[in-house]
Amino acid sequence: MIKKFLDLGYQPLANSYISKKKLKDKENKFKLEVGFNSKNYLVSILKTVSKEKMFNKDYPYKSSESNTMRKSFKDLSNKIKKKFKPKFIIEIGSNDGAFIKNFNRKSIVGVEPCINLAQITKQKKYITYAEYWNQKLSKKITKNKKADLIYSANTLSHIENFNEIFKAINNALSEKGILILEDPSLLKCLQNVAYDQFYCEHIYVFSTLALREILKNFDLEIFDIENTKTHGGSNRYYIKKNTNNFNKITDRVKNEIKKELKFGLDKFSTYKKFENKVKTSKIKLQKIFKELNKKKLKVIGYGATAKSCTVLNYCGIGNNNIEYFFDTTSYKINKYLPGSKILIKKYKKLNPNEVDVVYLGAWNFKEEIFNKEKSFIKNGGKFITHVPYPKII
Ligand code: DWN
Repeated sequence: MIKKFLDLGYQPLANSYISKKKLKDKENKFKLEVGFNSKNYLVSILKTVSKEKMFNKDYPYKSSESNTMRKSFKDLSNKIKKKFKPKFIIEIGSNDGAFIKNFNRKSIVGVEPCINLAQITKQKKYITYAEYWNQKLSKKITKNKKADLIYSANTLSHIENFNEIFKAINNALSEKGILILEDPSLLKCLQNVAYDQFYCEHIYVFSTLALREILKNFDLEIFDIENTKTHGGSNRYYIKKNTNNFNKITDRVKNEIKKELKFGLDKFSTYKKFENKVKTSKIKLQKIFKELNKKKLKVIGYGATAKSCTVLNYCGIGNNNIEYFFDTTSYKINKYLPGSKILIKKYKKLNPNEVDVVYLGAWNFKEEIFNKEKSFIKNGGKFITHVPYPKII
């Protein structure tokens, strides 16, 4: 039923940055292959890694690290308050609190299994359950009152067991309650040839078509949808229980499905075309690095993302091609990117006298980064991006 369309080779765990002490240790690698399920249109990686190996006490990614994400969560919070006036909200995957901090402490709880992140919101006095979301936890949280809103951004794509998640959501949500899910869009991923959306943590990249099919199994349905710019193009799905006739299904849902069908997200052949584009992208990116290195230009990376792990390891780009990466996340600094073993340094404003070309690992924040590095660009500094195709800009 699931047919493979893409082989991204053996990959290390994308967020397991290596300390200097462990640089010579053998890394755990797994085969990263992606497949399409023609029955429910779901695109998923074929081999998964246990959640405990990925989401534990050392999770490096913090949502609050960029202005773009802080603003996106703030804008959505304002919208939710105005439109739905929720009295009790649950956030699944609350990370470092970029969303929940916009709400009154009494009206929201966070669920975050990465203990280091849960600690951050606990310290800010937000009730946070440092546990994986499941039916047992859902019952515990909603023992006295059901949630009228459940929000989860960039989390559903990380959880393998839909049965457990959605049963837990169904239990926690009041009859008229709203579920808002936000995840990278498969349509955008294919249009951008952003194959780096696939790595160990991203078990799924959803289309509306696939999510609609999955939700049917749990008597849930999408009643509205927004395309957002975050993470290279995401969809924000507004979902309700089937029995709730209060929220009418908007034309935006129909239009999104139409768009996806027009692109061919229901056909295996579309994914095979994508595979060819990924192969071409790899060759072009390798060529760019080869030429830059031949010219002895100083090349560094910007944003040591989980996504970079897929690109660097798939394309065989290493510390002979990129001298080091800049990143603002304190946890990543002085560590090395998994697989490619490129050093990550503390971010410093780009200086064209020190650096010639910068590989944009965090291409999804291009606007924010280009704004920050205006003077580098004005003075002749260049960037490499692989999205939508490898080029120097
Ligand atoms: O789903 C996931 C997303 C939401 O976050 C996770 N599985 C893991 C993570 O993926 P990622 O690492 O690809 O996410 P980002 O948001 O693209 O990471 C951006 C990185 O770039 C961070 O390490 C922060 C850094 N950064 C920087 O150094 N300077 C970001 C900006 C905007 C900057 O100006």
